[in-house]
Amino acid sequence: MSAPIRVATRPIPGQKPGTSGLRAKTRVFMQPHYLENFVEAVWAGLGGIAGKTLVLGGDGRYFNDRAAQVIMRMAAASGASRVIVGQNGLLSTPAASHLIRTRGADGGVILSASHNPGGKDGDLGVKVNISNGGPAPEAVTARIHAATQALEQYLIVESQDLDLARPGRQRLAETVIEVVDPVADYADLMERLFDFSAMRALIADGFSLRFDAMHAVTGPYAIEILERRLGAEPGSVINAVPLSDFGGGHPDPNPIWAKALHDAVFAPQAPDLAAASDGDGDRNMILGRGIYVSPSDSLAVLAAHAHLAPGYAGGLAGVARSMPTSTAVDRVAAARGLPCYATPTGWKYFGNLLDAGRVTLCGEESFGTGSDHVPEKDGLWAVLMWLNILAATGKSVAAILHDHWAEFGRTYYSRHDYEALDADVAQALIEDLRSSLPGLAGDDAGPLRVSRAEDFAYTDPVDGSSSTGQGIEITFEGGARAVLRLSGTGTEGATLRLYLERYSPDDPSLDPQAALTPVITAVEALTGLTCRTGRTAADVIT
Ligand code: VG1
Ligand code: CO
Repeated sequence: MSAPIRVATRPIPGQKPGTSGLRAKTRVFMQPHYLENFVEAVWAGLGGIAGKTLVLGGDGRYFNDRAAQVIMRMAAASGASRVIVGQNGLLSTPAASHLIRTRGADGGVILSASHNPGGKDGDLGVKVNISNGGPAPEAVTARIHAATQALEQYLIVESQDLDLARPGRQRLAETVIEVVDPVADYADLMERLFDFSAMRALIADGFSLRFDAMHAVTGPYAIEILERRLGAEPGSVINAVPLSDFGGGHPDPNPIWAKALHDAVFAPQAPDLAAASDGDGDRNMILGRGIYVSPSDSLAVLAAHAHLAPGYAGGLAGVARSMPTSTAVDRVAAARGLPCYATPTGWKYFGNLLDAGRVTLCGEESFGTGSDHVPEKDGLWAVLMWLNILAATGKSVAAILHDHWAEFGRTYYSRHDYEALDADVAQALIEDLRSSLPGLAGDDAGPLRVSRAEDFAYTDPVDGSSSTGQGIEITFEGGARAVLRLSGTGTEGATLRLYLERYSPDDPSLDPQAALTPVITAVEALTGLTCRTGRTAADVIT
């Protein structure tokens, strides 16, 4: 067996993990040493890999297979005792998280740039998880970044490619490589959380379902769970085969990138429930016949109904949302007497709250919802939770949502993304707004008046760690709110995200964009966004 080879290298600038792992153009990852450097730094960030067990998988995008071979050779060279890898190098993010926990692994690496497009000219990413199964928290990503800046060498063994098509054990140097079915354990977990017999009965009764896997990783999971175990018609799962370029699409489950699915629910013969997931299977979009469910509303609805699913029959310990996510869930929490937390953007901030048993459900406005079943957001889980609620109540998606608004009022919400901006322009806009914050309260902004303006900072209530500069939050008199922050997942220029919210206790009938016009006007007055960016409209509105 070949001995580890020491390869001399030098630090590569910019290897700083963002909101969810390190992301870069695929071609950048393919440059000599780029992936290897980062992986060696990951070992350092995890406190070494010698004698440890690693879970490894990815969303099937271009270079996933090559990168997996490299990572296994590097894990073997540094003395990992075992690498548990999904068959063909595939694992959805929630399935990887579950596997880390059930197998008592010390960490995981997921090859995915999530919702970013794939292919040779697309993006690749490396997500790093820790032994609790969740994304590496800031302290670990900071250690990884520091290690990338001081790297002089990495270790790798030479070997033939391992055969990842065949489940079972192989050896690489002293390391056991265990290839596992990526779907089975995850599907079993879902069966334990939800009432499969009620959902099966609903479907047998003619309830129709369409799930768009967007040619990303959830295809095999959705076929197994929705078609095989729940009896949905064959063909209910569309775009089910993972492709290395996602069929040329953006595997981003929203009305823009999953337009055909979105349009289908407003057409004749619409399915009763339609849903989509992203590249690595941790996001979800929920649609019903004739209706789109905004992710923030989805979180609120799930919080109000979760007790109907067997896994949550005991009720919720509490709920959490990312700060830019709408306050719809806060109203449910207040009505039910549940603790409610607002965290910075990114699932890593929910980890401690989940581990400490302070919250059961979490969600983000970016089509992410999850629970304490794994410390990751989970696309298919959200679909099953909705299906379980529909089966338990006998209501349609539209009825659930309208009843929710009647009970709690409607929190109109939208996110406007300005993509590929000049990074300096975007940064300057945020910095100028940030420096104006101290005097802003009481000022008029277009048709609204500012009541509070702050640069969001978060202190984790469990370990006391703090994070600053997590988005600018401006609240207006009457309760409307705008949040501005720069994306931490893009690979080109800067993406400015503008989050808009306005609550109406008694009129749920407005068009969201129309309802939010005063907030948009107020933001324009405060930032001069149109003039500064040269953009008259957002690139993506969700
Ligand atoms: C985006 C979303 C954020 C999400 C993150 C990772 O981050 O806004 O809510 O947690 O993507 O999602 P940003 O920094 O671009 O706004 V995914 O599905 O990677 O794991
Ligand atoms: Co994702």
